[in-house]
Amino acid sequence: MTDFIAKARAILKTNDRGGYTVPTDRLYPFQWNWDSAFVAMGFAAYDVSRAYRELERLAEGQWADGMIPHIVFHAPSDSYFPGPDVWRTSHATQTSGITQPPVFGMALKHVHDAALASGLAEADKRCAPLFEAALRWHRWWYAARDPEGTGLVALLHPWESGSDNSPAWDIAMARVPTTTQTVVLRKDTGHVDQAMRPRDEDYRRFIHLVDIYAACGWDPKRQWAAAPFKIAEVQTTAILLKSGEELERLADLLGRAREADELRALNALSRQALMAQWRPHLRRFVSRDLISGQDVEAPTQAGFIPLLALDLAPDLLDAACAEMESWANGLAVAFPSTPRAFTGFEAKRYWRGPVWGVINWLLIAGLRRNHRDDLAERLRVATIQAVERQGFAEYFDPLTGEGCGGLDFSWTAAAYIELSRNAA
Ligand code: 2M8
Repeated sequence: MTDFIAKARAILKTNDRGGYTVPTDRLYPFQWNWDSAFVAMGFAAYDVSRAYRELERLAEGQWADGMIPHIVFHAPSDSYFPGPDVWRTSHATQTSGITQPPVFGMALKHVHDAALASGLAEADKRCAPLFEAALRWHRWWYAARDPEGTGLVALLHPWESGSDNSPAWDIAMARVPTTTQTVVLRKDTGHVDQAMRPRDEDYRRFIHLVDIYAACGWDPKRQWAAAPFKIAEVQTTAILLKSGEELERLADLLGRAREADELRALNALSRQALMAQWRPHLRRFVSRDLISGQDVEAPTQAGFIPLLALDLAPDLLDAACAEMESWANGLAVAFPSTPRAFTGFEAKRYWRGPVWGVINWLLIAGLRRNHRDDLAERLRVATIQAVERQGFAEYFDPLTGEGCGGLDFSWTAAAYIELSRNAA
């Protein structure tokens, strides 16, 4: 084992709070949804039982309607805002009221494959209830977030994207008022430099949306009707589709023929809808703002995440890869969450430019699926080197390579573990 792998494992151990892993100490003191899915895949490399456990603890937060929330507040902490008192939800284990990208299905298949390969006797027994949880969550996505059956699922809050202050939300969020009923008492800027974080104005809008949905009693239908922010989003749909494909395979493995058929139909619908979001003149996929009816044209990494779940025709693939190359050229480290030529680019401000290990992980998987191993390998090596030079930072400045945000970050550790064992 190299020193870096040992360090990555030590970070996951330090961030363990009893079968679940916090993203990092103090800044994020609870269980986050997609962070834990990536972490579970990291654990799968050396401790499959612990990997299942991560997903089991996340599933404890699942609501009766099937949603798996973006935060599960297993134990109290006063170092994060907004806490449970702001969310005002009613699940037995305290949770937030919104969701996050559904990496869970991908993670479950990954963990289960590792469990079978290692001969874990209880593999099917551990997998079955988690498959059930994932299936219920996918049904929730299609029912609650695509009530018209378009195949694209919508987000009602930027936090649901995981790319909180992405330039992709600028136009839609400008319509959301900055007034709040809840007092905004930020804690994040007490842990890291405020120049790396979303702005105060962003937070007021984030909390305005929370207030609206809390007033709807977190009922999906009422929220859908009241939402001033509603984006049919390509990154989330691509992740849902990729997870849907993996769940389809798991259903076959577990002998669940009816569920496999159900997933096949949902996947086919999303595959077609996602494909229709390709824009040749932009050489990438775009989301749709359901309030204005407009395409979301701001350039972000989300435009390439559909490679994860689609097999692109050669001309589209050439165009997408050429666009990706043009964003990556000349940077200290790629892949940027926003290209530096764009006016909204900020090298250190969170999701407005920086490089994220888990995004690279998804892009690498998408490029490999589409047989672009060269570009995939360059991104893989860039990610590994960024960590080896700067440590397991939350994210990296694409212009300088500097590690930014929180330190000893769980998903960066998981990405390192996965990408360092997984050369093309
Ligand atoms: C960031 O988001 C949280 C809200 O969910 C925050 O800023 O308070 C994002 O980077 C998100 O993608 C991530 O899951 C979370 C924990 O790492 O932090």
